[in-house]
Amino acid sequence: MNDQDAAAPVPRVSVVVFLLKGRSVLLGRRSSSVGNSTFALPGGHLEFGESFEECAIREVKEETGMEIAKTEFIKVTNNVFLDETKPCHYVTILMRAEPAGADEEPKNMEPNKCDGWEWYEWGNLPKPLFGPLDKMVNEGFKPFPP
Ligand code: IPR
Ligand code: MG
Repeated sequence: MNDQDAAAPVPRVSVVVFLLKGRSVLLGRRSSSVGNSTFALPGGHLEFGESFEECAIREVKEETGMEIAKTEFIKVTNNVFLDETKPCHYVTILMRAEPAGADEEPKNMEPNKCDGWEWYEWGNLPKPLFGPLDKMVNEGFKPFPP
């Protein structure tokens, strides 16, 4: 491998979580170079050695302070962001989960990255949604268990 290969951009892996409360989902408006000002799911980068479930639990805790339960894999998507300030490529693992207890409520633990977390009814989602999420919604995707 030469120096140029070492510097070449590579796809990264992210895990995001449909945190569900009845027919509502938790979303926060991003403050980020990717998808800035769009409403997105909690989640982030998979760390070395982590399972998808471990990453989902850690990211939700870091970003919202919440404990989650019934964490399960839904699907995987391939997202290329060439038009962003920082072009990037993510293979994104979509999980679903629910709050671990009735008293779990989101707090904005990373105000530098998110404007705040709110529950939104699936039939009345805010706009603009983060691009990959918007695409899935428009294609009729639903995150709820059968
Ligand atoms: P972090 O790890 O900062 O929570 O990452 P993120 O929320 O920016 O997610 C990265 C993957 C996105 C851009 C698909
Ligand atoms: Mg994140």
